[in-house]
Amino acid sequence: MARQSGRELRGDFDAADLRFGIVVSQFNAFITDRLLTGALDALTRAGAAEGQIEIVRVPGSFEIPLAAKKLAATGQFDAIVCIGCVLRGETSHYDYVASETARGVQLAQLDTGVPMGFCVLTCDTLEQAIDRAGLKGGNKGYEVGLGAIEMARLSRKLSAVSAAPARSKPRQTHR
Ligand code: INI
Repeated sequence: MARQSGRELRGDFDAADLRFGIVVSQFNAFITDRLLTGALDALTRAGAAEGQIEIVRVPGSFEIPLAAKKLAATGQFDAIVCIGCVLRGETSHYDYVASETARGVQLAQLDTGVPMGFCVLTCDTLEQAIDRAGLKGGNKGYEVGLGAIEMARLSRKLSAVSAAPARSKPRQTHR
């Protein structure tokens, strides 16, 4: 990535001193269990110990946003990973569950200021979901886990910037 002039802020991938909440839907557990394994793999490889990770299980994806928001509101977590799998059925139920889950997670992270990784698969078929839970498409849980670490680190840096006094302009000398 090209380096522009000026200060650049980004997160790194060190999870050694970070705490994570993972909210995982039990609906389509065949898929969500695999996504959970991927997310845990990402967090622990990056240095998070088991004791730094809290797993919360909810009935379905629709319930993820509330649990994620409540977890974030405890102030104990640097990032939350949201895991679910919505499979298209014969009715429009899929559309409501998928869009409200995405909207709810976005609102929850904006309301709380705690980064939330969105690992809710929305697939037409079980085969597509399997591909994204560890087969052809890799494991989206792993990818989202990495994203949660990066955003947690970036978020800490951004908080430090906003807490620090604004940098003063270099003083002009007039002769
Ligand atoms: N929940 C899912 O996580 N995935 C689905 O595919 C799904 N479908 O298809 O119905 C689903 N429904 C349950 C929903 O998330 C809620 O748990 C339920 O409506 C109760 O509030």
